[in-house]
Amino acid sequence: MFTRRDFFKGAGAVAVSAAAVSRVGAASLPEAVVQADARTQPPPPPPNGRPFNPVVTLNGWSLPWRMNNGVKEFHLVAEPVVRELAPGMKANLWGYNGQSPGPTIEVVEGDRVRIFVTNKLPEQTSVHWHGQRLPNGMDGVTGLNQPGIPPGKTFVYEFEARRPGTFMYHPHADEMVQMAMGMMGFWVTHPKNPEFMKVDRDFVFLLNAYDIEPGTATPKVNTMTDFNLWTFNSRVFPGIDPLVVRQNDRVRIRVGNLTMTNHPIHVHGHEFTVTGTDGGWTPPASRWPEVTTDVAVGQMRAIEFDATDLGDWACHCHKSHHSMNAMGHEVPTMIGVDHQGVADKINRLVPDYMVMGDKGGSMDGMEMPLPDNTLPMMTGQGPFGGVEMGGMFTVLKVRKDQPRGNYADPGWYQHPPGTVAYEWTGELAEPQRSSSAGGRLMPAKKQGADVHLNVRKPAGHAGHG
Ligand SMILES: [Cu+2]
Repeated sequence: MFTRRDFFKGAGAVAVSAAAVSRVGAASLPEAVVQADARTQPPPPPPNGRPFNPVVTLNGWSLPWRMNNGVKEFHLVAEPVVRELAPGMKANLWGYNGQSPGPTIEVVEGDRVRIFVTNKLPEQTSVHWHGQRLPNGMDGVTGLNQPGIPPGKTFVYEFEARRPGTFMYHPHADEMVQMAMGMMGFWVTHPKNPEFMKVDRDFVFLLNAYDIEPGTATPKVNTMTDFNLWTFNSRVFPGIDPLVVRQNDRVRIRVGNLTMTNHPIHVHGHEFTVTGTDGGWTPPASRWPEVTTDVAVGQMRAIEFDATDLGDWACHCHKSHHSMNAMGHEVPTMIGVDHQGVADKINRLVPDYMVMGDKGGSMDGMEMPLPDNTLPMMTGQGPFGGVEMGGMFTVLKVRKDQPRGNYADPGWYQHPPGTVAYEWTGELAEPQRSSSAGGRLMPAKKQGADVHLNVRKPAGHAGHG
């Protein structure tokens, strides 16, 4: 991850500086800036226009603009892209300006905004500016508000960013396919007064999901609910950068959901309040403390907290199958099944056969051969061993000495002596156990024989809702 200073030095695959945009100020179309690096790019402060405190897009970047007679001009290019989901797996997606999701667009309340959208996809597209107040003909619904943008053509959207807040953009043309392929982006309209609800760190990311068969690279676009890769900004753990903050920073995290199911986003170690939704800032009297907030389909949530407590705190979706990767799906439950006899027989035929999961699913220390271009279902090495996570999972790193405005990864937290869970080595007393078979309110008439069930998770299990 880069610091802002690194950014100005031009580190990274493409030096995306605002100066590069102003050089083509005389051209009729703003330059389409492309970013190929999947690391988090802290944005430079705004070079012109109204001042604002920029957001940090997790594993993403913000799109530079040019000022043209007082109008903020952006150029989005809808195109096929290759996105690294995590080291070891790349996906053929559709996105904008070299990445999926597209770059974050940052403007200020009251800005006149003009967005050129060039379509380099093999089919028509459009852009819907989710949540914005704008003229009806700029709302981007193909057929309803505008004709689709044909392949090879450029359309122009223009409106005033009337309402400050948190927004998204995505196509409203062949939506199921184009969003399953990764076409989406974040939009933040900053308040005119930069002191309004000012925070020290303002992170943004989209929740998205893909169905990519292990060993392949292109999402299945007709999948309705049974996705196998659950991502923050088209990245899965351990490919998601940490949220790095300085102790006592006021932290905002803005999350938008463009998957087909809801995601309870959970932060460890701190309580937060929901300070913003799709509809704007929540009135302060309406806020209550939470440690998990559900972000439903098509919704956005801004959460805020003071990062008071030092450490490496998990931040993840609380649906446990959303914090694992592709290889973990459609595996039968084997807990309690003694299949050693079967394994011995199979071993005579298949010498490398491995018994899995009879003591639970732990994959720690077990390296299985994988097809090319996929990821183990649970992975990531922490300071104490395997983290056994995947998917929608990252780490909030709170540090005392993290410099202001610096997002460089400080490494693992050094726990003060005596503050880590430890093994009990003394005597163990026999635990008290209840002998009751159940409640006494409505006792069963007759006790039947013990029934043993072999539970198997059905293949192609329906519904992640
Ligand atoms: Cu989830």
